Amino acid sequence: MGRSLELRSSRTAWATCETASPPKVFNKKISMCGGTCLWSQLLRRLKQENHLSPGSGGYSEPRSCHSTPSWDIFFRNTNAGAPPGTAYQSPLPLSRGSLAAVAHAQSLVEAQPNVDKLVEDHLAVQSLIRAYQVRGHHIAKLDPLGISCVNFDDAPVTVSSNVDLAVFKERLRMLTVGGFYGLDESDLDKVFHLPTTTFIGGQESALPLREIIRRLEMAYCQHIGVEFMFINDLEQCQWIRQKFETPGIMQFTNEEKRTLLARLVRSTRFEEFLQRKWSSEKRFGLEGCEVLIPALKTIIDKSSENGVDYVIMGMPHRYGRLNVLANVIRKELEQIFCQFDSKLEAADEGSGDVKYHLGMYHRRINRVTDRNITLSLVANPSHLEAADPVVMGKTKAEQFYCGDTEGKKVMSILLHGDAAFAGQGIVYETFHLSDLPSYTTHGTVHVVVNNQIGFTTDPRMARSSPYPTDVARVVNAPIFHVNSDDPEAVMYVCKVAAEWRSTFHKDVVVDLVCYRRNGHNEMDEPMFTQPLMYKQIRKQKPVLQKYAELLVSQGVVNQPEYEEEISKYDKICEEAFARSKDEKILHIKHWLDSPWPGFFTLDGQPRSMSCPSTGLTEDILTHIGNVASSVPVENFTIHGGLSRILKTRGEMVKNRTVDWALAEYMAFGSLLKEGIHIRLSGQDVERGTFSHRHHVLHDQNVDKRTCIPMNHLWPNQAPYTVCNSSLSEYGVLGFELGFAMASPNALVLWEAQFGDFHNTAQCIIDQFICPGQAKWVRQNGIVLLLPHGMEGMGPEHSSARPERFLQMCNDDPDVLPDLQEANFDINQLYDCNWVVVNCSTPGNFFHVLRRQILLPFRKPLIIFTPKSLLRHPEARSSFDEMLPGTHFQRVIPEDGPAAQNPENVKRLLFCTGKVYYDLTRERKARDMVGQVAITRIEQLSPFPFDLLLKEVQKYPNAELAWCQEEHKNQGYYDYVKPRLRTTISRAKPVWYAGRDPAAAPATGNKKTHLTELQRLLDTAFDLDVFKNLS
Ligand SMILES: Cc1ncc(C[n+]2csc(CCOP(=O)(O)OP(=O)(O)O)c2C)c(N)n1
Ligand SMILES: [Mg+2]
Repeated sequence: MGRSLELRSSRTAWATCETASPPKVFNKKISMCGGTCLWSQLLRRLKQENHLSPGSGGYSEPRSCHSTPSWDIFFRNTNAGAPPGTAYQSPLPLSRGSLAAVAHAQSLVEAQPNVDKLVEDHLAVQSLIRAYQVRGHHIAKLDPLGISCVNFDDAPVTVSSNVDLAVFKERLRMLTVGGFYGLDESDLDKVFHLPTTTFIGGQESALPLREIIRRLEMAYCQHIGVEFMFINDLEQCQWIRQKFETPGIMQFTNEEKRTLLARLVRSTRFEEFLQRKWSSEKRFGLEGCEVLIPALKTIIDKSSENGVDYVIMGMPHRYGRLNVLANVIRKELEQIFCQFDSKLEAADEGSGDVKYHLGMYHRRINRVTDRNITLSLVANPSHLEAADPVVMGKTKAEQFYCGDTEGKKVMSILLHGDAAFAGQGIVYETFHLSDLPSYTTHGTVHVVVNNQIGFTTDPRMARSSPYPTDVARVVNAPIFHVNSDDPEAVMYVCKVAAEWRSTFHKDVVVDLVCYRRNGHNEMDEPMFTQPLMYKQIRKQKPVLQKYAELLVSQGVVNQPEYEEEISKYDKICEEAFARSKDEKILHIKHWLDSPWPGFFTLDGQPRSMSCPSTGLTEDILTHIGNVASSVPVENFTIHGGLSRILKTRGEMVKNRTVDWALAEYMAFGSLLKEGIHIRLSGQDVERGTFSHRHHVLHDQNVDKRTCIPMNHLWPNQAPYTVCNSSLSEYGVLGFELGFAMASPNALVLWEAQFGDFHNTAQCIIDQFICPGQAKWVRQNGIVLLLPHGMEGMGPEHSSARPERFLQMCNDDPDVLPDLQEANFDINQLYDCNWVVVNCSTPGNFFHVLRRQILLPFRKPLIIFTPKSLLRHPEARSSFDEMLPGTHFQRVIPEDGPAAQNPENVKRLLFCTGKVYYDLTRERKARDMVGQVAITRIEQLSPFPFDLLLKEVQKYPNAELAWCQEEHKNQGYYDYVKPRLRTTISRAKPVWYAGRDPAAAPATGNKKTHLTELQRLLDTAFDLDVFKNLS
């Protein structure tokens, strides 16, 4: 009681020191007492101590200043040796007259020459406390090897827990600029009042300086280093202080200690077992950070206790991934062991992946909380940190589907290596998604396995920041560094991290400072490059042994019990190993991280091999069109320019036509009706980079009032999410891929601002989207919308690099498939690794979006979308092309005069996308509509061999040419040409009409652009141009 009273009073005492402009009464007083007044000294002093700097995470509790006299009495009483808690007296109430009170204070100050010293000493103690809170982690004993230091260029820090003034002064020199703030030996036994910004007092409100220092050392300078004072939120800072400063807070019951020991036994003996059985196999073991397993289990236990029932994890292929699978996720050991058997055949389709990249999904009972918990580990490539945003996206989706709007049920844990966490930019991109409304997963617990090395590179060469974790500071995540040779300290920070997440729903980092007992892998020789570090490591007693000895010495367990625990687990491993011998076939299916219950048959096959019509009734089209051209809420004022756009849309609906934006509306709106959630994400997608979409309307009179008409279409429709993303491609595309992983019943689209920007997300495309199913038997229906087209806008923004996507398609250019096969087109889609299209009409764009969901399986879909065609008067489709019975057209054949008299056709031009409109314009201008047929390939991959063969056969006298606006070494030519040749059994040449090869995707000069365009059109329509070449 006394303490809380004093806390409140001390809060008032420092008020004016915290506020930039003190209350009037104090301005007056300050001017009365001149520059030497106590308050101005205080103010100055506090400013010097940086308390006023907003970014310093400083303290700003004080609010008023009327209690000067009480503090003066407190100081005097304390100085006179008053026992803790009795020095304080209530302040004079302001009602008695503030000026009188201040004048009284002034007279007391003048009567007490020691008061200055007293105030200074108290401020010094406050500064001291703050110094420990801000910088205590610098001198904490974090490194089990005792060789590292935060300031790379300093000598290693030597530590001692003695409260010896000389030692402290030296230690404080490292924490503060001014050393001991003017305090000295004689002050050690003086009692100081504790500010509200510390909890070291426990029940005490004042303590002798010696005890203050001892408790601060205990809280901040042992095996845990807490970085949190940069956090802007004071409540959060207080929360952390309370968690680490409260005396005796880090207590474990004997039961908890035994559980911890048992978990360490499993972690350690698992690696030893693998090492014994497969000594020459790489397994990227956990040795040196065995504490990771109990750490993760603690985070999961605590989170489960707080209501979480689904934990999605991401981790690299390193430091004990198999151990995590075995001992955290509880994958059957025999399944893991049989992965080491090189003689087993793979049973699944696809090429598979090495064992330490595979994922996992498992539902079980959490033994500690007795609650159900689902754990999944996302499969990942070798590319470190690439899975981070994928895990986030999957987590967001799982939260979304179970209505967990605050992240109370589903959470993610991400593991990182020290070098990768600091070095990979995707970490930063992912952190910046963490608090965005449409991307937040309401807090991720990050665990860094900080083994103080990255392959062969020392931290000094691997990063410029003191800690590998500094990147987390950008989002105000607290960072708990901990010496992983102290398992109890590790468990404690993990518990606090999980509590932090469930309290504040924000990211938090646990930095496990450990070492790597082996080399980069079990075969690698670390002494080549880190000889001294490894001499030290060789001397290092394994943490299990150390902890077991500790518990035996404490009488928590005895030696036989400990040995029994070991042999029990060894037996479990041996038995599983014996069972693994019975496995005849490897099933990668068993390693699936995201099953889609009910979507496939029980054998994992599609429920059919056909696709229904993707057309819609006239009523549905009209209804969606009407909503798309209106504002479906009352009293909502939209921009005048937008009114005109909506009016034009309305007219199109009346005329039964759609442009690109309206076609997209029709596709989305109809899928929403069918219960399919749609999520469109990317930079500026809400309006659309080209200002054509306008899916979010903004009230011109009310700030931040918006309306999404797409969500006003049908009474029981699925929700539509459209969200402008942060300016990231790698992070956001990874996130959306993860979102799409969670359910097949959602259309998840990522739109690049311009198609060429996808290359900063290349890793997600190359490692996940393209080969994901082949490696991990996991399908994904993500859609990439990539604005593409040569519009004379220069080398950037012109090309979405179709050549790259096409080069990665898995269909064989030289083999003509069996064209008679039933459902040829669907089978082709089923076999491909992704679908690549370039639609030339809005109607076809509409169909391909709908087909993506109506297909009985999921494949990534890459769509090169137009820019100028968005407003091109000819790029319109009639409702007739979208009615029931209509389909996506893989090929749009010539349907003009050339098709009426095909024998007269001299040239059959194949093309894709927007160049079609240039070609038809030119053909008309040259009056060659009967001589040249133009066929559009809308689906580039899988290649429509069947339809193109028909086209070629239809024009027996025509020579064949491929026409593209992209440069010859880019675009589609290299992909299309061999396939066209295969289609016609190489009976004829396939000529090229297009730009020459080039290094850049386009010229920066508008005139050159137009000249190049004219030249390619000339080639396309010059019927003699290829004559002498054959
Ligand atoms: C993006 C990426 N670049 C390079 C590598 C090659 N590589 C594999 S492990 C490793 C070192 C990683 O160090 P750290 O993050 O500290 O993890 P540790 O190996 O120490 O567990 C490197 C460079 C990789 N896998 N991914
Ligand atoms: Mg490392």
